This record gives sequence, C-alpha cells and structure tokens, in this order.
Amino acid sequence: MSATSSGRFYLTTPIYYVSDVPHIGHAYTTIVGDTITRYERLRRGKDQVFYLTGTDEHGEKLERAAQAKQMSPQTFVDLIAEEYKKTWQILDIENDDFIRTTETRHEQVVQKLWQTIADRGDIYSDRYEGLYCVGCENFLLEKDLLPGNLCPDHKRPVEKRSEESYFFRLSKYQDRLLELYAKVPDFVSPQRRMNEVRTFVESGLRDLSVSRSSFTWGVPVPGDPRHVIYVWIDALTNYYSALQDRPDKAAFWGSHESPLAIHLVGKEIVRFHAVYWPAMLMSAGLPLPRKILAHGWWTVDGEKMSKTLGNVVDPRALSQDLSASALRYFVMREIPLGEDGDFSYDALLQRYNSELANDLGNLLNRSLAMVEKFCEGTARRWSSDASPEVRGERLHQRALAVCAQVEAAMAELQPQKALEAIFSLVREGNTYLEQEAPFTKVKTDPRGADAILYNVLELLRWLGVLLWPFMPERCAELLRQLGIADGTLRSWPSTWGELLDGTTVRKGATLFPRIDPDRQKELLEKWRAARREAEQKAQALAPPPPAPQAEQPAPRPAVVESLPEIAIEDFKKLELRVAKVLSAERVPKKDRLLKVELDLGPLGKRQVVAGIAELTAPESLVGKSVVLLCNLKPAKIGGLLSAGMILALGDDKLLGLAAPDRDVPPGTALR
Ligand code: ME8
Repeated sequence: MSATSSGRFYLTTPIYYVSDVPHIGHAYTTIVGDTITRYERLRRGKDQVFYLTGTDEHGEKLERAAQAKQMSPQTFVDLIAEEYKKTWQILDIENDDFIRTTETRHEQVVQKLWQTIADRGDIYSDRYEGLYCVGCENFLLEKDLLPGNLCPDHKRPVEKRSEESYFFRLSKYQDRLLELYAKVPDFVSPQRRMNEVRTFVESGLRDLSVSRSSFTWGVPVPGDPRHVIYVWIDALTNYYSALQDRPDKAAFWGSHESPLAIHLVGKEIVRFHAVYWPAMLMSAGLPLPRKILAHGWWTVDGEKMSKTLGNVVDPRALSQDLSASALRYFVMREIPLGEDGDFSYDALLQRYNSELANDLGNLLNRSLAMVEKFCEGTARRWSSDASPEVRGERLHQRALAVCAQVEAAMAELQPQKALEAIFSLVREGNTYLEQEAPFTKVKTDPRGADAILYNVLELLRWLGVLLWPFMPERCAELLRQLGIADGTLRSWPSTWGELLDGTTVRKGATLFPRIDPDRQKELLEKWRAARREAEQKAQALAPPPPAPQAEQPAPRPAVVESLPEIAIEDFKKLELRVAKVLSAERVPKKDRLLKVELDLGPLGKRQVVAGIAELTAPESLVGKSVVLLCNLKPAKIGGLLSAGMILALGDDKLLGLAAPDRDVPPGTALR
C-alpha cells in the first residue's frame, strides 16, 4: 500500500477476547501496530494518527469462563481487561484509546448500527440449525470439520445448535463486495489472502445469523431483549464506535471517497473483517475501511501455542528480562509481516546478543567511550566548509539511502524490511569506525579524530530516530546518552550535521548488556518456569464444558466424542511399519523436536523429524524399535525434511512411544 505521508492515519488491532491473559501472539499484533503508528506520528505529526486497541468482552465463551471462576461476567472481564492494559504498558504501547465492548459508549453504537441495518430491511428473523464452535464463536460447515466433527482450530467437538435467530442479508452484498475487491485490489493484503477472500465470496454467500438467544451476556437486540447481538457483529463495530464520542476522533473514520481505517489482524480472522464488516457498513451506508492487513501466525517450536501443550509464551516475562525494546525488535525482525513464524527462545537470545548487544549497543558504547577519552565528552562538529571526507559524506549518503529504504518499507507496511535496512547502517557505522580508526588518528591528527567521532555520533542520532518507532524506550535512552534532550531533534532525519557542536554526551548503562552463556541458561529456565505457572493459572480460568441453559432447550451434547467408524479399506491405506532407530539428535533451536534416522529393513532408510524430545533423550532412543507411518506426505518440520511419522501415545500430552511387544525385524508391517 502506498500510504501518503500527510493527512490522517487510523490503525486498529483486533480487540482480544478476555478469556485469558495476553500471549506473544497478541503482543505481536499490538507491537506491530504500535510501531507503524509511531512511525506515522513521526512523519505526519502526533495529532494526525490514531491507534486503537481494546478487548472483546461479550459472548458465550466469556460467559462460560466467568462461570468457571464463579464470578459475574463483568467482574471477570474487568479483571482480564486490566491484564491487557498492564501488558501494553510494559511493552511501551502508545495506543490513543482502549475500547472495551462492555462500555456504554460502544454498546449504544452497536445498537444504533443494528437499527440502521434493520431499517434498511437487511435483518430478518428465522431459525438456525448448524454446528457451532464456542472457541471460534462461529457456526462451521460440516465440510470444514476434522474427523470426529472437531473444529479445525480448537480441536474440540462442535455443538449442534437449533435456535431462533435474526439474520443479516449478507448474500445481498455478494456482488458489491466483489466490485469492491476489483476496485481496490489491495483491500486485503498480502495478495494471497485477498485471493482467498475473493474465492470465498465468489463461491456464494449465505445470510449470516446475527443474534443468539441461548445466553444473555451480550448487547440486547433493539426491540427484542430475548436475543443478544452476535458477538462478532458487536466486536467488529468497535473500530467505528471508538471514534464516535468526539468529532475530532470521528474524522479518523474517513469518507466514502477517502476511507482511512487499516485493520491489522491475524490471518485467521480475515474473513470477518473483509466480508462481514464491509457488508455491514455497506448496508448502513457508512464508509468502508481502507485495508485489512493480515499478518501470519506464530507457532512455538513448530507447534500451535496452546495451554494444554504448555508452550504459551509470556511477553511480560521476556520483556522484563531483556527489555520491552528487545522483545519488540525480535518479533518484528524475525518474520516478514504476513508470513508465519516460529518462536524460539534460542533465536531470541541469539538476535539479542549479536544484533542488539554487539552491533548496535557496542557502536554506541565504543563511540561514547572514545568521545569521553579523546574529546572531553563533547561532540566537536566540523566546520561547514570542511571537505566531504571530513564531513563523512559517504556515511551521510548511505544514511540517506537507508532512510529512503525505510520510508519505502513502511509505506508497504513491512517493518521487517525497514529493520533490515537500518541494521545494515548500524554495521556500516561499525565498519566506518574500524576503518577510520579515530583511536589511532588522534595521535597525529586530533581534529580529524574529532570529525570522525562527530560523524559517528551523528549517525547514531539518525539511528536513534529511525529505530525509535521499533524500540521507543531504548532509543530514547540512546538519544539521551548522545546528550539530546527529550523531545528535541526527534524529527525524521534529513539534514546531516544537526547534532550541535559542543553537545555533551552522557554515557550511561549499556543499552543491551550482553548475555553470557550462564545467564542464558538461567533465563531459559526462568522463562520455562514462568510458562508453566502461566499455564496453571490459565487452566484455573479455563471454561468448563458446555452447561445446559435453564430456560432454553438444553443444547445437544457434542456431536461425536470419538472418531467415526472407518472401513478396513481405510485402515489399509496406512503403511505402518516397524523401524529401528539408527541415530537421533536434537534439532537446533527447537526444544521439542528430534531428528531421527530410521532403518526400515528392505524398505531402506528414512529421516523423520518428531516432536518427542520431551519424552526421551536422543541417545537412549538409538537401537529402539518404533512404529512408523511410512506413507504420510513428506513435510518440512523445523526446517528439515520429515518422511513419515513415529507413532506416539497420549492425547494432548505425550505419554510414550508405540512399539512392538517383541523383537521383529525392521520393516515388518503392522496389520
Ligand atoms: O479473534 N500468532 O480475539 P483473540 C499471531 N476477539 N497472532 C496471534 C496469535 C498467534 N499465535 N494468537 C493470537 C479474536 N494472535 C476476536 C477478534 S476483532 C473485531 C475480534 C493475535 O483474542 C492475532 O492478531 O482470539 C489474532 O487475530 C488475534 O490475536 C486473535 O485474538
């Protein structure tokens, strides 16, 4: 997208369900949004930018979570919403507002929007029968379920529901939505997400059930309080409702000609934002959003983050040990916006030490130490008629080129690309210092050494501003150490040599203290313990299984608890063989994975990557017989090719490996 650098800019995150405290996935979206809006504030001016986040507090999922804690829903959501606010403070998030869907200012707008849509004739009453996943707060189609009628995302059985419901005439908007996608081809980005949405809409839209009568925790339907408004209709409206209480805020919604809202969301909720939301706005006659910007999904050690796996990453613990700036840097540097990424503590520590402590931190440290030693702690600027070499013209040109790259990357909403460019400049600064060697020059040409050090300080000033949207707190400290008072010279760098002659530097504590191997070990242990603790807490808050509602017909039990029957022919499609482990080793940076070499006798040898590291040390696996599913489609796991699956025992938690009860030759078939 080519964002113009003037005019208003409005960016939102999803509003998060308050069923649980925030994890690294929620933090990622909010950090990315914060970085983009901080950058835009630098470029457009503070008043021109509005950054919204908040919490989604209604719906059956939350009603059940509160029941499990024996709390009123309001007390429960108040508690967790507070955790979100605290987390965003810890992570240096500068949101302009925090909208909660249980606030009156929001509920009123939801009801008003409903009424407008109803007045247009786009809401009608009917009965709904379908398969509902409470985790998604959404009806699912049978064809999208996993065997056993499990929700593909939550791996829980869907519930068969039959209830009276109001419907929104979504089908009526099919053509207008397709026109919108044709007219604004980057309405959704990345492009492949746009294509998915278009294909979905082209395949035919069904009207949407938009009210529920089986529970009460929601915004009542105007004129029919037996129903509450469907939680997604309620939630999507936050982007609009948050702007409605002041005219200066309302302007951020934009107009039909010039829509402004950019909705940053995880890829799993693109459909709600790119189909339902614009259709609702079309019906109400309101301007649409400008763009749905979808980012990818974080896994941990190759697996989905989940409480039952105990691999939920707590952003607060990490930022307390490494600084919020370091965590922000890592998540944005690690994956291009839009791509999926795998979180690993090792990769975090590795980037911290090499890029933040070594490259950036050292450049600042060494430069300030030399300025203190050789220049009495002051920046000694060259005179304007000095030669280009003395003025560091080459460094200046590189810095200008990097600024242009950053501008281009941010206009494309690609913070990772911007960081790459900025860190190439950091390395350039280190090279300049090495090559120009002010520590040697000072003996023969002290003025020359002053100039070199001035150029490095000026470069650091540019870096401090360029990196500020990404790492606001550490960059403020960097600028402070350069002797730049808070708030001055904080505008986007353009003029080389603005750092005033005579500025006194104030060398302080190291920006990113290096973490030695012992401390690394300590931290890894600590984070894992924190993860376990968070998991226990979360389990205490976990919602109970669905309880029948008093006044309503009891919802039918989960459709199927175990997998459906299969014919023997289905079983025969599985090629199961006994295999002997030839070697096993850990996969670097993947705590759960082992790379295993297997002997299948006459069928040859195989490499598989298995998530079984927690069960067994790799050495003790060698020589054992295991059972391998041989004809599973090969896949890349943890970056390595895996041709098959070792069968293990246990539901969510691994309990052991499947193995023959006696010695049989490798390659023996299971039958
Ligand atoms: O869906 N990787 O709320 P939610 C990356 N209330 N991002 C992740 C992530 C992961 N593993 N896990 C969560 C809802 N996210 C609704 C939204 S909006 C009108 C209503 C981030 O608490 C990502 O932004 O399930 C994702 O879209 C969002 O959290 C889902 O948060």
